[in-house]
Amino acid sequence: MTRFSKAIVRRPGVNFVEGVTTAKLGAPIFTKTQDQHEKYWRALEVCGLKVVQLEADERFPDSTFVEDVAILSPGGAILTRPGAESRRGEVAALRPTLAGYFPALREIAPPGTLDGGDICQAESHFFIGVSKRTNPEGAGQLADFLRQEGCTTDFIDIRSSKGILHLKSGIAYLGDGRLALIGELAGRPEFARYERVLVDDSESYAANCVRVNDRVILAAGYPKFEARLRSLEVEVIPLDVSEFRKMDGGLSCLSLRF
Ligand code: CIR
Repeated sequence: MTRFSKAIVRRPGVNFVEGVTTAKLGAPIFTKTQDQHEKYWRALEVCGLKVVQLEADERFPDSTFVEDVAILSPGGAILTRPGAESRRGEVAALRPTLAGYFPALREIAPPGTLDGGDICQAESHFFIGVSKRTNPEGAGQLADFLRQEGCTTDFIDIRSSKGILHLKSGIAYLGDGRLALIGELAGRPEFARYERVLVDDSESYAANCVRVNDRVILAAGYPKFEARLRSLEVEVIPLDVSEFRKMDGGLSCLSLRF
């Protein structure tokens, strides 16, 4: 299992509520958002990571979802070109920080678009979601970069999946050859060689969990999935991420781990 020693997070801005969302769960409460964000990065510290905290960037209300802006691969870092136009400027804002850690930055070029939330890494294999945000050109460019590093890829087209914004809204690599999957994705042949941990339809949001070293951080409030992970002897850290969910976000998208 890939082990991480660092993470980059960006604090939510006061205008977080102005980001893009399709969720009809009401407006996030800013103080609660800040509190949940702090608990999140502290959980990363518990998992052994040194956390680099970037200041809020109010030019981009969605910029706390830092995972969408870069892919960190065995060979370095690839800046994305987010599918939502309102998020494109987040790339330039993150570039100097990433360049400090990954001098040879590559990037997705037009007409490609790609959001990090569509990329699920399982060791040296990458599932690349083709979605409303990641187009086939962007997916193809990323696959070419990854192949040059000796990684393998599969494209997973989720454009007809109604309930999920990104591939990782419905899938997570748990380590040890295991994938958490929502029912709609579980039957796809690309996942057949993994041990599949099915997320009940009533708890589908919980699929966006994140393995960090020896633990899995998951959304609190999904007892069936949490119990299933515990039954597999996975050490879990449940966190309330209700305010991020209101903006279509989840646990994985709040950090870049490397
Ligand atoms: C967006 O629509 O782009 C943000 N409001 C949410 C992005 C969540 N990112 C992710 O799941 N990887």
